[in-house]
Amino acid sequence: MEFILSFVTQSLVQSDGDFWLPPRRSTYAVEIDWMFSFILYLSAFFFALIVGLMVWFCIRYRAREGGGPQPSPSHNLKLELVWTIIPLLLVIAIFYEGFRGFMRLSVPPQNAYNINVTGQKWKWLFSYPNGYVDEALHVPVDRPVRLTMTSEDVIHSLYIPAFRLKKDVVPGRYHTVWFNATAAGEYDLFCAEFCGKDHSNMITKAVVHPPGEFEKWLEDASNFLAKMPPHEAGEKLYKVRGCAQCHSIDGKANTGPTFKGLMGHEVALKGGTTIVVDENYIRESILEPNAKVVAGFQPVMPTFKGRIKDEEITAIIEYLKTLTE
Ligand code: HEC
Ligand SMILES: [Cu+2]
Repeated sequence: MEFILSFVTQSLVQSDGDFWLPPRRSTYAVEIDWMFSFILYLSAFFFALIVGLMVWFCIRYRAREGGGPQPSPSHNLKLELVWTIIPLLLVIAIFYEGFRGFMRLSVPPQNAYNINVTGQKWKWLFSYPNGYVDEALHVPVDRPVRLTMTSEDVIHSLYIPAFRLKKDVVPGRYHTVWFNATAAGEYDLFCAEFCGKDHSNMITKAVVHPPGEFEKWLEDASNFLAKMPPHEAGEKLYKVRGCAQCHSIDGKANTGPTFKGLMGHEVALKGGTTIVVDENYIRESILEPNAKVVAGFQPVMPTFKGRIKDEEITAIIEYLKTLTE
């Protein structure tokens, strides 16, 4: 059994997808597809058998002209044993394979590469071992990867169809999953748990890098402050540092004021004074959010003191300037 399965696994690991299923790009995808198809065709078979017999019996034993009530037969032990034992064996087999598969998916290999995942309304953040955070999932090919996942707010669910991977992401606890991608490329990554208004925006990519390229990508991406124009780096920081959760860029107030048109704008502060927004005010707002609180808002912004570098603040300021033009 083990041998046959591993043979099938080896020869069918990859597929480019067909009418029923998306491409197959992880080592365990074939087992999942096999189990899925088995249950699907088994259900189709029994559906046809049961409905077919029902229709046939309806016609064959219909009420006829002159026919009166018939004595009903008692029961048929042989028939009852057959229709009890066969389905029982089938569901035991499904449970057995399903449980083994579940255990295989739940226990990551020891040497798996760990990536931390945060789900939040409404995006994914992937945090790599060196501290770099990205909005897409990047992984090396042919290497087990473990995702340690949690949520900042409501229940989300990480779903990568090509890897046959789906797992809920729940606030206040960690869920882990793992996979081993079998081919370089870009695959869709969704949220599969309806989590609110912009649920459908929680879509990004799982990028599988060819051998040796992942490390290069990570080093390059981690250096984005040095490599990108400051306003672009600032936009990235706005997204990955959580500012976007409280500050919109479309003019609508959220937990915090919008960033649209903020630079150079006159802001009313709690206590009745006003201030014209410049670089120093923004810097202060990030490092000492409670020094000057905007009128009409709660002082709930966390301080970024000690958690953000000067170059990062500069980049954010450059980005905010672009929102005023
Ligand atoms: C938990 C929500 C939250 C997060 C996260 C957050 N802020 Fe704020 N922010 C607020 C609130 C609320 C205010 C208004 C009250 C105040 O001034 O403290 C504010 C005020 C500001 C202001 C002043 C705005 C104005 O209209 O005068 C700036 C600038 C600012 N935040 C920048 C940032 C940056 C940059 C980040 C990310 C590095 C960030 N904030 C992250 C909630 C947040
Ligand atoms: Cu979601």
